[in-house]
Amino acid sequence: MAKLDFYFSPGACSLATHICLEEAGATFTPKPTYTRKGQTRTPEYLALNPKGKVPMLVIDGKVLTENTAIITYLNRSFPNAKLLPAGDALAEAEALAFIAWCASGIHPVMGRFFGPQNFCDMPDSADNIKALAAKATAANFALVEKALAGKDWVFGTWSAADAYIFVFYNWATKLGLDMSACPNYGKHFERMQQRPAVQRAMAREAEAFAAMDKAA
Ligand SMILES: N[C@@H](CCC(=O)N[C@@H](CS)C(=O)NCC(=O)O)C(=O)O
Repeated sequence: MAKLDFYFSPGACSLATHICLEEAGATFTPKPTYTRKGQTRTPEYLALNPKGKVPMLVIDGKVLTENTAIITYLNRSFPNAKLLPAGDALAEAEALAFIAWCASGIHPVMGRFFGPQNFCDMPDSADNIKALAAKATAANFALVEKALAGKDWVFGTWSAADAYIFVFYNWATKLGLDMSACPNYGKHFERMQQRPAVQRAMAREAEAFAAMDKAA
């Protein structure tokens, strides 16, 4: 079995990969790397991942980045975990399409809440940026809400798509967004927290968060 080093920042989008590692039952070394402390921007980290982002999975010394790619790798390496729907090329591609949309559609819009100054540096523009981000996020969440209608999980049975949308609901609660239009999504968030793999990932992230102040 390959040696896995998992670089993550507590609460960041790396939580999607973190949950998948736990769901897969993978043995890995957690490497907390705090975005808030600029630890993804150090020369050492950039030498591994010039994008300066988490998640990063180092597999027998080889660097893999991007949630979508890491999840695809984990799905192939731990087939029993069924991180993506198995045995049907189209079903697998549909799940990957959903996950790619999480990474390219939902995540960048929500990123505007956390760093409005990265999108526009005109004075007093932050509130407008956040208001537009709230509107676009609500439109994205309406699609997630529809995807969950009458189902426990996005693709019927649990998949990595569920791990990814869990990250965004978690952010929405931290940001205090109004989620009243998304009851299915709210129940999904509760259902996710009952999964032992999610509990293990969340506990490790809470532990890493608590240790953040002590980290260099
Ligand atoms: N498309 C990437 C997004 C990665 C990303 O934006 N990660 C953020 C945390 S949510 C990060 O590492 N930010 C640190 C920085 O930009 O310095 C993926 O899905 O893996």
